[in-house]
Amino acid sequence: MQQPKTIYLKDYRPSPFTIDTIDLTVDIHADHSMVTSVMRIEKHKDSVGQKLNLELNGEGMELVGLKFNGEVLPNDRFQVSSDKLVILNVTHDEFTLEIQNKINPAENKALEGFYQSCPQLCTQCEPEGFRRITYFIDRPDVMAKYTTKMIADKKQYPSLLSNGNRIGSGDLPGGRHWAQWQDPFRKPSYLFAMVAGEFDVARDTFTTMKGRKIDLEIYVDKGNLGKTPHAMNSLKQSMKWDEETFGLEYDLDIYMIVAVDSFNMGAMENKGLNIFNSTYTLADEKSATDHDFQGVQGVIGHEYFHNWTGNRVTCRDWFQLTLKEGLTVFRDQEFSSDMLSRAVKRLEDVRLLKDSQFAEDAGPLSHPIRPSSYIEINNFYTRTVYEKGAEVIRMIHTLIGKEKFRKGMDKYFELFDGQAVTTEDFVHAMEVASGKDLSQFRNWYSRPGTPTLKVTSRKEGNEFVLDIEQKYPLPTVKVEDNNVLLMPFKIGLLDKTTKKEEEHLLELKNLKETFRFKVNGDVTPSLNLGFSAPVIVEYPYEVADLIELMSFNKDPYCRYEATQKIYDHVFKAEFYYFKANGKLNPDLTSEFKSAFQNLLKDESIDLSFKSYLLDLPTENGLSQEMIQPDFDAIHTVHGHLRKKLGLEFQDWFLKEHERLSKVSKFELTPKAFGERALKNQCLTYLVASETKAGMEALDKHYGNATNMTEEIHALQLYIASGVELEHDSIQKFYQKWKHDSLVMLKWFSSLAAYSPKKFALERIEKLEKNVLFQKQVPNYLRSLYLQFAKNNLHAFHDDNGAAYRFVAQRICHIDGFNPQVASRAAGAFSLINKLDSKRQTEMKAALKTIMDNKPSRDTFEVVSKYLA
Ligand code: 0A1
Ligand code: ZN
Repeated sequence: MQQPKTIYLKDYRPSPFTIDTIDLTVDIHADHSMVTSVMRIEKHKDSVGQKLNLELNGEGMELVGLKFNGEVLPNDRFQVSSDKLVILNVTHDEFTLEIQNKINPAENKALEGFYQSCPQLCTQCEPEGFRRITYFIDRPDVMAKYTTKMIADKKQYPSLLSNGNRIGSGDLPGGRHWAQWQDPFRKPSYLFAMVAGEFDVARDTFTTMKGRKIDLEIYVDKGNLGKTPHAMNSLKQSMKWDEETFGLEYDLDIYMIVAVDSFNMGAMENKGLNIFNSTYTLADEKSATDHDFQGVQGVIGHEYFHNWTGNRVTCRDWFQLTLKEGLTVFRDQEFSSDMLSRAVKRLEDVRLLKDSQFAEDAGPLSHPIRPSSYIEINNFYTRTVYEKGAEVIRMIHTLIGKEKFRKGMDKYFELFDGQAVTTEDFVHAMEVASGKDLSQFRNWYSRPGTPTLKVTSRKEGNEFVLDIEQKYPLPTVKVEDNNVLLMPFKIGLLDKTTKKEEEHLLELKNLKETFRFKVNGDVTPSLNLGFSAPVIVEYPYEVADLIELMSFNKDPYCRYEATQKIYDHVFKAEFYYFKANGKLNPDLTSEFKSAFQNLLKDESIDLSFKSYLLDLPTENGLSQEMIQPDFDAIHTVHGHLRKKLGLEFQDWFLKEHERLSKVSKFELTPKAFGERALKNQCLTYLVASETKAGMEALDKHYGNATNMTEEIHALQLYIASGVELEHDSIQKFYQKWKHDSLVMLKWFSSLAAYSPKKFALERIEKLEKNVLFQKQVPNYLRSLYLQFAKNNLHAFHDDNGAAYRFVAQRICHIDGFNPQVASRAAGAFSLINKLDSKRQTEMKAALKTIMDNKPSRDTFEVVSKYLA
């Protein structure tokens, strides 16, 4: 196939034309929608007086009419192709352009532009969906004022919504009606939104810090109102938090959220009219897990915070995506930390970063938070741009401190409100407000790969000396003295006798440097406190040091790290024993047993945190650490280690499980989250013990569960234990929840992720034929194929290659209607470079079948990188 075009940051030029206003009319009919767009267009100041072609983006539409300054444009004055409308030789500096075009939302399965999410109609315009609604200069630095009139059948579409304020509405003959909206704020086209449908609406109000009353409306499918209170509450919390933390007040009189089932991502921050994947809106005790509740709160916060970081100040071009995303993730992380437990939230964020972003950065898709080129921008909504981007913002926060960071944010809005800017502009604002030179820090924006810090220590008299060396993994990145990353590196020195810990904030600036500290006695260093820099730290810890850190470290994140390192150490020993002897090690060392015992006994630990401390490293994490991972052995040894712990500490797990079963009230507090998490964790170990008591606890847990957190956890344990699809546990769940599509997603995901290798693939082939499996809805596609490939590692990586071929085949099929979902599903193959030669050959062959199938631009970009 012809290689798609690559777009480079270095080629950025401002648009020669700007669009001042756009007046849209969208007339919705059963088999098409007619769009009329009247635009006031001007030449950019540098282009005034020149004769230029005006290029408008447009895809998947039919041009019906075209007028220039009110006159029909003759055929020789324009050209239309499959992705552009070009108005030739424009001499006017200001003019109006009127375009009429036809689109068909019902046939739009890519879910970009205007589409049907049964039975409603909605839009997704970020990053380049607006060009599927009408011809436009579809780039974020073209900011216009929008007026939108929608016309539709009143019965089928009683709600007609768009951005801004409703300025008129009325009835029309033939059972039709109209509504007109006007957004007073200039915005890029990617923030445009429109919704038509029939909904139930949850309504509330929020009074801002200046006393303005804002109407809050959440639109959901009929019958779902009971699942909206948490989202509404989260929205009000977000609005208050942004006022208190950053002095940022909401700027329109109405804030609407619409929940839809068909959505490619989590949610979208369209001005005044957010559109959400229903998984991030709807939640109640019976059907949503604690993780879901926290997800709703975090995503509602995220989209709300975009109103300032993204909408009021937006991106100049798509290479700057992290400008809005990294900053907004940082803001939502801080929000969740303030609403829940800061320690637990930090641990969860770092876990996600290390599990997913580090892997992405170590694989074929590695890219800097501000990429320098792309084929398809949709492929860059990544863990790197989002989560590593947030870590980069967090490092600025650490380097200059909370107060100066706030001043920097104020400066950012003072300088750039209403503009489309770059990451450089953000760093500049932070520099101006803090007085700190961030020149060297800027290297983070263009550096791919996770740096490693090699740390060693020595004692010299009464000085403790740390030698730190920065290492960069990618052979393509040449780091010399002039482009070293600057990073904050927080450390603690734990006095072995007094157990007191002294903290220091170091600034690393050189490839190699040495730091000296006066100490009284022996100390254990605790490195990268709070995960102050997104790096891998290598330090030759003794197990005894780790046990010390696990028991006495003040920093919760480092305490968690220490336990993970101990498990890692124990796991590796077990793993090599198994490989060398062909049988499992029956023993546990007394040192490890007593450390684990201390952890269980420690009553000062918050329960959520404790359940995390008891989590063994995931099979995913373990596989990533190994070269040519033996997925089967990892799975076996992992299960065995859990079993030994389950047996050894069965009494404690049973007692604790019993104690936590007495908590009956359902609350959404950190304490209650902790109780449920630990109860589930106890059950995991009890079931792992493979004893009668363990199975009894499972039956009891499942039978008595009154919330989804406990119910789904038990179901997953049944599935992992190898029960048949016809087993009561699986069938009961299905019968109980088949009317609730969000819960059915959990059923499909759990079966895909936890089914044992011996029948996983066969089972998935059966599940995709289930009547409740919605074959074109992204949530469903992800629930089977991605869950299987990413979380059922030993089954997916079966070295006969059958699962690779199966997933590749499904990706080809999905690519035919939804390239975004297909290219994300291709992430299934991300481990390609780590595999042994047999698996690698099988995977390559599977990937080649995708390449032979004329992939979309999205899928081509990802698969070609995997095959490179
Ligand atoms: N800006 C949204 C994410 C988003 C990106 C692309 C989408 O469709 C292709 C949809 C949503 C956010 O950060 O939440
Ligand atoms: Zn975002």
